[in-house]
Amino acid sequence: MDAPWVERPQHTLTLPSGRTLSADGRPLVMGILNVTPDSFSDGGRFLGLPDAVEHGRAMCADGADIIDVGGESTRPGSDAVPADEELRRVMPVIKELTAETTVPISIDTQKAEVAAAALDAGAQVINDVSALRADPAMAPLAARTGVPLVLMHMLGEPKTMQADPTYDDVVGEVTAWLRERVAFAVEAGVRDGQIVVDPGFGFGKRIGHNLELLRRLDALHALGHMVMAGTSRKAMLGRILGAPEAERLHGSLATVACAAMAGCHIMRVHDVRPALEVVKVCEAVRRGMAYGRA
Ligand code: 7PJ
Repeated sequence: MDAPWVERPQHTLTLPSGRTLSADGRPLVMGILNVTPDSFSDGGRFLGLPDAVEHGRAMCADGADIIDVGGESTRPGSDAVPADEELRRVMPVIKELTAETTVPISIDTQKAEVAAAALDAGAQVINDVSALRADPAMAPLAARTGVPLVLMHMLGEPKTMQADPTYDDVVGEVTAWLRERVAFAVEAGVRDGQIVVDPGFGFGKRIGHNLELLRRLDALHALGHMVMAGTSRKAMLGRILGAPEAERLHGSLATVACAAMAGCHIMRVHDVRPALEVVKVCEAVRRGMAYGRA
């Protein structure tokens, strides 16, 4: 068995505001904000505009380090959303939140047009689940703007990714794939230090693949970048617990603790406050006696 606590390598992202983001003190918590125009669509997994802004505010108040705003479902089997529709969903929320708060906003999109508009409106991070594969204009945009960029692993695309995902060595293959995507980004002019890598839990993976990636998440540190993990409420928890999405909070928190032990830098979660408590306690345990003698 490997050592239970892995050092978290020190990395610093620089935001357009000039502020920096580092996980040197504790892992960062990114709050998920999914937006659609209809609050009842998709079983309440997404929020309509007023609810979305309110939920974003609440996550800021709960101490989120970043808010990740997305207007396109990437869940298994989902269809792509046209750019104008995606813009109609996310832009009002981004405008409202950037006007009200200093918490950096990340735009979860595969489209350069959407990312560009979001950045113009004050978003400061690009989270591209296609890792620059979906839109040839995304890499130049990331290079030109210089914003932090999340590159996530996905086998295939959302429509087909869960068809029959197979790997000989899931950790090795995901790591090698991300290494190639990082090289592509750097070749396009993205600054190496602004890249975050993410194994893409649930994106073209069976339950065992996801669990193995979490168990050995520390392997991704070899890439030399911040590591992000998005396990919140995902299907692997449903399988383990036999619970619907609404009842996966505690399971999600267990994965946050596992990721914290692996030295993960950014936790992408629905439930900000409990996740923040978990990372704070994990960090205190990591430090042990150095945390305090009182
Ligand atoms: C992820 C994401 C993830 C990153 C989604 C969901 C599905 N972006 N966007 N990592 N998942 N970087 O939240 O359940 O795991 S959408």
